[in-house]
Amino acid sequence: MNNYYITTPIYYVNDKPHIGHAYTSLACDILARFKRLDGFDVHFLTGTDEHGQKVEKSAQAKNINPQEFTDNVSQNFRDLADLMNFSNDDFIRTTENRHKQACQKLWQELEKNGHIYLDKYSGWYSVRDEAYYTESELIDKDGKKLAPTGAEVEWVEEESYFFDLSKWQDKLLKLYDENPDFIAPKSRRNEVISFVKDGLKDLSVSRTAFSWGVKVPNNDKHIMYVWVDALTNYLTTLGYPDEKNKKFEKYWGADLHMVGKDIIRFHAVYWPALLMASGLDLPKRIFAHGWWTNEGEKISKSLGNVIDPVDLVEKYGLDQTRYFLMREISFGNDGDFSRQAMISRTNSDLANDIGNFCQRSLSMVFKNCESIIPNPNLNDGDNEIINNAKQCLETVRLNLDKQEFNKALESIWKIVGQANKYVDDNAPWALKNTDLDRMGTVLYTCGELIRIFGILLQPFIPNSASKMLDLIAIPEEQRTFKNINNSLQSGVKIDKPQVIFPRYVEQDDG
Ligand code: ME8
Repeated sequence: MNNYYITTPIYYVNDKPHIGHAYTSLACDILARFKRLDGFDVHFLTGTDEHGQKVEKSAQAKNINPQEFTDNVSQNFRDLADLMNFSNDDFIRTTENRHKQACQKLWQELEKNGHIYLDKYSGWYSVRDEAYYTESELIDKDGKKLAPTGAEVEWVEEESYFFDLSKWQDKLLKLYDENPDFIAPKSRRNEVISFVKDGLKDLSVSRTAFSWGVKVPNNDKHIMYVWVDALTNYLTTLGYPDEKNKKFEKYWGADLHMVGKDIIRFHAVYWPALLMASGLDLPKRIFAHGWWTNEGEKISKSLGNVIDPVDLVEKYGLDQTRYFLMREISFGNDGDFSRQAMISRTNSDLANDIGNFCQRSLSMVFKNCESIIPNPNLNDGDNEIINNAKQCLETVRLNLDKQEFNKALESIWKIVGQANKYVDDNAPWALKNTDLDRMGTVLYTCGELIRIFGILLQPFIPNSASKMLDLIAIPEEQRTFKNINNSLQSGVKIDKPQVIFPRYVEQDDG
């Protein structure tokens, strides 16, 4: 069996989850579900990143200990996964023992291989970004030095362990060159290559200024740099350091690390260098998606325009939210959340295009065929549209292998459009009085299309897709992709069709 291992970033626990977190994990959920339906053995990982000075400071500000603080906030991300119907196989917390062991083992390997040394660090550090910056990277705002992200920086001078990142420049460039799909999309790949070509400095990988982190083996004055700690989570879930265990053998190196564009450097430069230095295999691909804005404005707490996924789901519905996020923008680009666009996708794509198609054709089966799926006598036109729909799976597969979620949905909706035209052209309501056999065939064809759409849509809108398949009584075990080439069974009784995609009606609250 083929294996597929996919990860989200692990999220900082300094805040409650917002649309950006939901977005990254949703993309991964769709790929994980798609691969499972396509016969792969999947491991889908998400979790929380709980160490670092920022967390220590936030806990202090609340007058509670950091563990209690992280216990509370981490739960919000688990709740988000439940709310959004994410199908992750593990949820990792970096404060877990299994993770500390993994980090320390990775450190020991790096040390054993001669890639870590003790020295002094002096430079600019941003607590908010958990990142070091060079003088030339800083920006000047009203006479104050800030990180390129706008975060405050402080001058740090302390004893520190270093990872010899500078030695990995050529190997990294070779890796990118030999594996053109290692970093996607292309714009990010170019960005990373030019960053590495500019030369790499050794990386400070420990801190002594605070204590909320994983201790460096044999020198507990130091704790590990939060990014070394965080990246290692991708190994921890597989039972590392026990490399002989089944999970590790089966799933490492990861098929895809999905990240936002803000953290591509950590994943596409530091992480492969750390892995090469410790003698471990590399992930196969890193995809960096874009960022959401809200009605054209950058999302930020200070602007008070953070979009809470809980509100979206409550207001528009779960699958409506899932559909919108994946359909609205080309994955990899930045995108704008607008209320109008959300409503339009909900009403036009879901309620009208696919919802009405299901509703009007199955209502006719219910009313005019004694609720029994009719026996068809398919002509070339009927077969053509059914085959187009079946072939759509291959298109969607190719799209998703490139993380082109919006294109995958477009491909499906193209056939949904054809399906609506098919009903209009064949007008089964008129055939009711003239040709009952032909009416039965047309309605059968519609049922068959609902079956195919339902199967194809399961990764994207799992609840609604399964309701679609329930409407035509498709047994659970006939819903995987290999069943797409079967045919809808005639003679099966269906229940009265229920509305699956309700219209969004404007509330008075505007
Ligand atoms: O960076 N639009 O965690 P984090 C889209 N702990 N996506 C967004 C977004 C927006 N406006 N804002 C955030 C960290 N994201 C580290 C990761 S991994 C070993 C450690 C998403 O809580 C995006 O995926 O800051 C980004 O990469 C992630 O949230 C950052 O989450």
